[in-house]
Amino acid sequence: MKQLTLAIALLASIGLAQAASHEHMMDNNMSGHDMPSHDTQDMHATMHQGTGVVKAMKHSKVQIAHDPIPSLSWPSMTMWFAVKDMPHDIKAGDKVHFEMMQGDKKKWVIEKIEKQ
Ligand SMILES: [Cu+2]
Repeated sequence: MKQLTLAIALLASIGLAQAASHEHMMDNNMSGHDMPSHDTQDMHATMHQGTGVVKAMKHSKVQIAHDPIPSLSWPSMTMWFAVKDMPHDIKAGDKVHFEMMQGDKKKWVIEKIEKQ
């Protein structure tokens, strides 16, 4: 029963998130994904997978036009991420696969990124 409730909540939030996707666009702010606070604890420790296209890079940050991320109910959007270890072969225009988790101050940090 709990599973079913979760599934319904997830579907509902995907619909809402997609409706709001353009309000969600951001350039430099990496904390744009405001999650309900009761979810935050779980997500701190959880790794999430994503794919997308690199738009820009600056120091240890990367801007990715990412595809929807179902595990977070995120729609596709363009946003900046901090990157722990930036591989040297990644450049703007690359299709990438990445794994991220939420670090200090709710910032999303890419732990692993590789060309697809
Ligand atoms: Cu995003």
